[in-house]
Amino acid sequence: MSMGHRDRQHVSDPSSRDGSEKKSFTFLRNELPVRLANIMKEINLLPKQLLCMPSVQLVESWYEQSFEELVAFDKADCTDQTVLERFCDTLIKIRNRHNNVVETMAQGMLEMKETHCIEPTNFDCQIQYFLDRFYLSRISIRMLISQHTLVFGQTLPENVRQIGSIDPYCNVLQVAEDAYENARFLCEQYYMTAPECNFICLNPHEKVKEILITYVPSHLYHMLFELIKNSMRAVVEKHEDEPSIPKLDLMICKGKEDVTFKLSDQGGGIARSEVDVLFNYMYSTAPRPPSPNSASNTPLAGYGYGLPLSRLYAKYFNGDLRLNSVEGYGTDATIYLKVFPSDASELLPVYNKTSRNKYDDVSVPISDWSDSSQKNGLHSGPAKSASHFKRPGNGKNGSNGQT
Ligand code: W6P
Repeated sequence: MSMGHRDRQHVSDPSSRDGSEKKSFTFLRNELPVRLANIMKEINLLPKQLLCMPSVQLVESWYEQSFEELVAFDKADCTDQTVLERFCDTLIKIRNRHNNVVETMAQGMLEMKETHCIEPTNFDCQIQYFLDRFYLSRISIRMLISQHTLVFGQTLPENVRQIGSIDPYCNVLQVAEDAYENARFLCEQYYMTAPECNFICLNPHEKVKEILITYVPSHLYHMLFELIKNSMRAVVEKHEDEPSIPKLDLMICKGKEDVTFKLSDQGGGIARSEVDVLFNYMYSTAPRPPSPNSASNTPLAGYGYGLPLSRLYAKYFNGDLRLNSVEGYGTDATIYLKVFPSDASELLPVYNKTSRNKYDDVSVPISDWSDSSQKNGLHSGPAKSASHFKRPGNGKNGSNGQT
């Protein structure tokens, strides 16, 4: 697993656990402003009716403020211990400032829905494209900040193996059981019942039974918790009036290239046409009910941004998250992660001419298929194909791709 193009070993290689704080400092004071600036350029390309919303303006101001605080270290002396300490404090302040970016952007979407009638343009596509890139950029920036502050700051890591937030021997079953227990607690609180879960671990290529990978346990937890909550809700709501509810199955298998998590539920499934909707930020931004104890305010309610964000966590280290449903029966949710840390280089949005063009065309795209729902071609996935992202690979393509 690697991050940062110019100095990508410093945060992930166990042998550089004592890698110098100076080196990390000089890397980050350059890299973080670059990442902030890149995404700020894209914010500014958003359709005006969204860009001018108060919440979006607020988010923009946070980015500007953080950018300024970072470039202030441009000429600072990296041999001065007080500079390094001040830098750590600044990073923590920046991370806290950006804690509520997701909620605030969602608020901005609501503000826009209230003040503008959205015309049938490819607006929805643009928003999806932007938010995927925006949140992926945010994940990457928070990762860099976490690594620096955990490795060089005062707080101790959660366990002794961990290098910052990365566990080189992450026990995936433990993380899965933890996510299940916490989802079950929420489910039982609300529904008075929760489905059991069969855990099946397969490790056919290694002598040990345990599946250990280099990963960020908190990211894995986030994804599994989200999927398990969704499965539990579907199963309980479908089988509420029956004497017993069917179990979930979580199969985890470490192959040669991928570690796969397949969560199967018998929650009735969803239509194929609904799957993309669950990953759509626009559809998922429903006004919150005014009353705190109204029906839709359950801890398991709504999909919110849980699924699209979980998929970004998976994609960030070169994995993926997919839903395969059998409508009328149940759903399989699958997470793919890379076995080899060297395959799991971070995925970053690149700001360039191609990405800029995505924001240009506000007209209704004219379909070249008789079925107008075929937006991009025969095998098109949803609007964000991987070609608009950067995989730094082995670092030979060292630039950040700004053109
Ligand atoms: C469902 C809908 C869903 C979304 C994500 C994960 C699992 C499930 N099950 O019925």
